[in-house]
Amino acid sequence: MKFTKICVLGLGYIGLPTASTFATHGLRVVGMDVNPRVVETLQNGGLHIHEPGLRTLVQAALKSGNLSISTEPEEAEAFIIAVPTPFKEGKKADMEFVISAGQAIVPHLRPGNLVILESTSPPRTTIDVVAPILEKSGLVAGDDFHLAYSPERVLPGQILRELIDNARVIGGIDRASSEAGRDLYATFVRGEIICTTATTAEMVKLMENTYRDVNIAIANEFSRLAARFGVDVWEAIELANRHPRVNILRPGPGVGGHCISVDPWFLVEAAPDLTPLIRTSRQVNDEQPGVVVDLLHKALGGLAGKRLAILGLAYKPDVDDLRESPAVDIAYRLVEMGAEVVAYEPYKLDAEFPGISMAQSLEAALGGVDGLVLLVAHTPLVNLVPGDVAAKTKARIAIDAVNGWDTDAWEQAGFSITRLGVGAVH
Ligand code: SAJ
Repeated sequence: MKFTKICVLGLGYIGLPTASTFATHGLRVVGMDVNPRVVETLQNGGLHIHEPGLRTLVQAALKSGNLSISTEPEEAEAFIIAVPTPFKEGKKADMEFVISAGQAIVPHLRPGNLVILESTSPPRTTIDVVAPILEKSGLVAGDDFHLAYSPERVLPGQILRELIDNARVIGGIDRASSEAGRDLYATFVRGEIICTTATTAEMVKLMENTYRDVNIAIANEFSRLAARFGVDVWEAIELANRHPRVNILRPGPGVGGHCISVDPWFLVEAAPDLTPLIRTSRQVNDEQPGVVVDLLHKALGGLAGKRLAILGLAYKPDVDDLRESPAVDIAYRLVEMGAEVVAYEPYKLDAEFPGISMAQSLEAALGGVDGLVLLVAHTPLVNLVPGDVAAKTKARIAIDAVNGWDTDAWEQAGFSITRLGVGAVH
């Protein structure tokens, strides 16, 4: 199938890069978002999200004349739904945005069109939720129009490269739908494009993120065991990973972001009787901020009345995304326990959180504190020179929750270092 014009619904972290990449590869693209502020920002040459290289890409797409931004969808040969699927109370998937995107397509759907859902969704969403909505047009999925699920798999921070280079799974409700999807993404995807069924593709996406979550949970559990048994978990993991079939991930302050901490719940909700491991892993990772707070409590001999510098607030290293960040969770818990918290997030100095003061520089964060804690392995924080830090603060207690600092070097500079997952040798 050949495409000349498509419509992308949802201009967030996935929709905007996708729409822009199609546009710079020669397709006419209508990018639509229900949020008028997003549309206005983009129409005025601004950007409402941060991702390396995205500004240049969007500008090129707009300049080419191929990308237009609107609050309404338009007739097109293909529609891509890339709206968020957050969860609502009770860890249940909130499908409201997918449903309204489907409804918005209905008046514009024509025979021969292709509709693709990219949003992470519970198993069977394409068949049981999206198809019936689109069929309100009077057209029949499979007979009159193509319908497929194709998960986005890009890593925040590397979206533009991974969008093009990663393998792409296309799950059609029938073979013709898969093939139409393959033809569309072949416009720019250099990775392999693999066709399967819609429900398989939905499962693939959920399995990928759940697999990662379960593996991080076991790393976190290992760190707790190591602390109890007088072992350095980081050394133990490094040694275990020399085994040719073992690859243990990194313990840390918890699992944040909009994907890995959410998606496993979609499987738990869809089949609670079949998912004890997935549920427990989620709980283990959600408890991890509490483990870090306990560590701080111990290292500082109590928290009430203590002033602490938190280094890093983002949900993972070298991004400026603070959504669902375990570091922010930890900051709030510390405040609740009576500590005074000064946070330094080098990638987002202007962040605002009630009760937490945001330092505009490292110096400002370190002045007058009783201790400092590294919560995110941002490159500039990992590369801090202990002697320079010592000159900026009177604090000599440092806690490293991500194994970012060299203990010997920090000790030589006069710090007493406590690392997550490292037990006292006895
Ligand atoms: N984390 C650890 N230990 C590790 C690895 C990660 O504690 O060893 C933590 C991070 O600090 C972070 C969280 O897990 O808080 C998630 O970070 P991440 O880098 O693992 O993943 P995301 O959420 O940025 O992106 C994931 C990716 N999925 C997989 O790697 C399987 C990405 O490819 C997906 O497209 C994305 O979710 C998504 O949108 O679903």
